[in-house]
Amino acid sequence: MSHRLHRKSRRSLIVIALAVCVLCAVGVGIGVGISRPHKDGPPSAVQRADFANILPAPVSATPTGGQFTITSATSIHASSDSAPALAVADYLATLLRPATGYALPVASADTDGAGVIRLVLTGEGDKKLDAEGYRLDISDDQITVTAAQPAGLFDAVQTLRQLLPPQSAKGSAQRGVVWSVPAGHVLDYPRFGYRAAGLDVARHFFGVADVERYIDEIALFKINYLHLHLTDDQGWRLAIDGWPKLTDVGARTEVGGGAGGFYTQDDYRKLVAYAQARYVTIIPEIDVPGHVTAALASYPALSCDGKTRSVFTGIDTGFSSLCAAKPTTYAFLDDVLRQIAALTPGPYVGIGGDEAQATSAADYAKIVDEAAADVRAAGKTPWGWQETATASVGTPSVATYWNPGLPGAAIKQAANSGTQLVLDPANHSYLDQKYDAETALGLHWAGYVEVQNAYDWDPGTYLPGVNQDAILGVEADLWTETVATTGDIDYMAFPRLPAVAELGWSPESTHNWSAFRDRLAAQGPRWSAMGIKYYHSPQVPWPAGS
Ligand code: TNX
Repeated sequence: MSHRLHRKSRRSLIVIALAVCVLCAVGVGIGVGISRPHKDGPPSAVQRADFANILPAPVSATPTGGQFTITSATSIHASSDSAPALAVADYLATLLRPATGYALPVASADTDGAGVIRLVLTGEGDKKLDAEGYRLDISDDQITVTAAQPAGLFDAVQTLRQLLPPQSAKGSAQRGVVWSVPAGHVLDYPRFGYRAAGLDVARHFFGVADVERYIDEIALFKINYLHLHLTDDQGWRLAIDGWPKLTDVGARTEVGGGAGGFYTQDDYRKLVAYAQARYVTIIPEIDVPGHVTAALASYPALSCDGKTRSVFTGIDTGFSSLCAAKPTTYAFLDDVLRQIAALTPGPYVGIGGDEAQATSAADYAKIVDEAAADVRAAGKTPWGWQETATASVGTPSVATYWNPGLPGAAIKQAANSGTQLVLDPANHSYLDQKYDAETALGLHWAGYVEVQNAYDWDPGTYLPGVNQDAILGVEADLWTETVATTGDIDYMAFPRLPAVAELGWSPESTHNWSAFRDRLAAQGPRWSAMGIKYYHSPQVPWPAGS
């Protein structure tokens, strides 16, 4: 990884990091109560489900006193003419039935009344609630969830889950718990429309069930995109018609030499549908022109030397390249991207473009431009890493800023000429970086990323000189060179994923580290109830026993 941050840029990253820390310490730019280290140990966390602990922090939340209690008589009603509202009602009932042990019947009806949780869709007209916003009105005898669009109902359900006792997240009936929800009003909508989690299924393969598990986890924090890194030197993970060796040869291993694996197109459709039902849109990424050893091992004709090679099982990067001079390269890109676009209901298809040190600048521009054109021809917007901004891919396009060690001029210029920007700076939002020197898993080329590092930055002002309108949102990527199990995923993602999710969702005015760590602490018992073994960061006042 040494090329990733050269000595000089590594030094400047440290200088930047120190500067950021100093800025944070004096609270410049964000003007909120940034915490000092705990002198007498962490303050005790509030354990009661309460409005102050909703994570990500909502736009506004006002407790009114009193409480709604879910009992064996509670039922869930959805707007009578809306199938998506009914589906969200079913989803809520399915979440709550195991722990409560109640029937929680779901009905398609506009009726209200005592003991009813009511989901109401108001339709397009509600400007304030827009695509993902919602209102939650909780009184002693009824809960009303209102949204303009079904995604808003789904987001409201995530909030409602956090207002119930943590035992509600358990998978089996819990005795003696009063299933109360504090009464009050929540109004909520996101700061950014793009809030993504990235998962690398190439370095270590994760099957459909594992990815579905992660989709459920990211949905807890209102993350609405899952970016799947489907190909790399260590594996090609999606079957492509007409190119059978990509999976027959290219998918049979992974980092460390394990068995690897791949998704059939039916598997992939299943994942897409599972995600859609949770208002998560999958962004598939094929990484070219570098990171392609698995493809070259499958089809040697894709490389300039035409030599036979094996799929790579190490963790180096920057040594493989597609051949810009061969027509096969473009036939391959065209087939792959057309098929992937056809599997993708969402707007974005990823073309990678990072760390192509084995490709000349001219060849890089040729391949990346061609890939971007293929994606546009299929009716989608090309999504690429920040290096693609050097290839003048045109617009519409998305460029994702990941490496503070790279020169930023090209991505800033692209952003100011219509390219949309995703912020995913490795030293804040890479979930594969070690928390500290003791962390067994992970890499640390971008430095250690403790929870406060993940939280204390502002996507709106992170890249000076960039037009605010260009900022699409944030992403937190989990690279899997060292991550091999769902337990590993959980440990690295929790609690940093919620930090980045909050930066993407919550109004800037709510940004406050000490309040955030208390919100995080309140989530601990919920995660434990779900079987998530999270990193017990010493920066967070986790309740005893959680
Ligand atoms: C950089 S992020 C990479 C990945 C590695 C990751 C490890 C990016 C665009 N490239 O290939 O997995 O670092 O942290």
